[in-house]
Amino acid sequence: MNKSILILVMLSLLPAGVLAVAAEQAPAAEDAVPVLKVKIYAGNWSWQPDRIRVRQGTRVILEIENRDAPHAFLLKAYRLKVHLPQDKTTMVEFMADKPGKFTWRCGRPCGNGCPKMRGTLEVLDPGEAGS
Ligand SMILES: [Cu+2]
Repeated sequence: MNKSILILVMLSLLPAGVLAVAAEQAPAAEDAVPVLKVKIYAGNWSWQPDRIRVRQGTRVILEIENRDAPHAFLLKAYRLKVHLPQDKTTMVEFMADKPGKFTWRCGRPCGNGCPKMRGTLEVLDPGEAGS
């Protein structure tokens, strides 16, 4: 009799224990990759801000609000070209896995100032950046 009660108690505890393990693992996996979220405004042939600095291994999420004519976010070093429709906010997501200084520009002819529409992504090598 006592044994069967003990087994019942153990069985009722088992699912709770399994759930707790799953809940602990999920945040740990997210913590492993740092994330940088940046809001960028595109307009008047410029990006604001036009300079992003991240540590290598960071997941970069750009939230680009385009209040202007249609543009495109072009970052050749990362093989990225994302169209930015007029009056819309577009998410651009990538892993900053290549160290160096890279220029992004507007990838869609939008007028006289288009060639000037540039920004700089700086990805710091963790070894060089220190802590
Ligand atoms: Cu353009």
